[in-house]
Amino acid sequence: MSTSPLENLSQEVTRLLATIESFDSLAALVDAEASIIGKRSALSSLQKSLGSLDPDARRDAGARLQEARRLVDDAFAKRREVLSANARSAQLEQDRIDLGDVVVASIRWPASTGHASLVASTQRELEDVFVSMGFTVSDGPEVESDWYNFEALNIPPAHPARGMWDTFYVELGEPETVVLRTHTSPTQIHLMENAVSSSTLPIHSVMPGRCFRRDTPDARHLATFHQIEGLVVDRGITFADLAGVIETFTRAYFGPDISSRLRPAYFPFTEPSAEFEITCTICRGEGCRTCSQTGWIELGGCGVLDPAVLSAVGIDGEVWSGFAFGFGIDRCAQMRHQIADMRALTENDVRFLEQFS
Ligand code: FA5
Repeated sequence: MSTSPLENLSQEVTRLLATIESFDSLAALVDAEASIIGKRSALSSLQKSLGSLDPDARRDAGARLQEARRLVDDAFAKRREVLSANARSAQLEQDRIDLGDVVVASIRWPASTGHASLVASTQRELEDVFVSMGFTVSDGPEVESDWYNFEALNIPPAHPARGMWDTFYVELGEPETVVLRTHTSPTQIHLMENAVSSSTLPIHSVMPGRCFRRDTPDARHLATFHQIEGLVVDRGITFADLAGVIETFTRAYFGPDISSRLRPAYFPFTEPSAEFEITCTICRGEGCRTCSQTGWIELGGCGVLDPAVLSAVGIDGEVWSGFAFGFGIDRCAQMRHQIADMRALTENDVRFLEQFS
């Protein structure tokens, strides 16, 4: 008895469907297309074998084979669709671009992204010099009461020395009782008060900060400028200690080639007092417009603390003594970098600023 060529058709269909499902790469599925649904496929071979059947059996077998082909073709098409979609997603994932990166990469950043101003970096350098000499760094308010800015510094109202500082008054409280500090010296008073109340004498500290005066800006003056105050309160302090600190500072900050001198001066809160000057670095002492033809530039004032100031804050002048100094930070920057006119520090000319990056 002859067997039908389609005897194992359903097993063959099951095997083909499983084979199709087993592909997980589109390329491999496409490669196998001819052997699954093409001319070299098992179903095509069966098609050819139907020729030996009688017409009725052939028609019947042809219909079954067609149905089998439809199932396999559909499964193949579906699998191809799934694998194509997977391949597309994989490609998209690979081509994915982080727009954040694109924006950052396409912005042309300026060659220089800014830096501390010359005054700020000078302040830091000065702090470093004094810290290396054993000083701490302290801070104080820019708006002061008349008492801290003047009275506690031995400058009572109507004292002629008030004329040394052309003052900006703040409209607050009684007239002329609140000021924009004209110097950093009031911070000395805060520091001494704190040390007395917390019993932390001695003091070795510098106090940098912004000051304000109704000065007309010129080659050596600004209306808003910076000072660095120094204060030492300890046992047995004399003018010689002050002179030693100033000499050490000058060598450390300006180098050994710059000459400095102390000239007798008057400040109501120190006695004796002095003005600290260095050779003008612009003309090297020859005389120029910046130093008003004197060959010297004043960097600050200094002196031994007046006992009246110590007693105003409750420090026993029989036990403790001290000295103070106040240097112009802008002046130090000007001399260190040979800037003929101090107003350049505030004009924000990029060609000037870029020299100090
Ligand atoms: C004082 O301000 C005193 N408080 C200094 C002092 C402190 C004396 C402690 C004794 C003890 P004077 O007014 O001279 O002093 O200012 C000190 C320095 O600040 C000047 O030498 C200068 O370098 C700087 N300075 C003063 N006014 C200006 C200004 N308008 N612009 C820029 N720098 C200035």
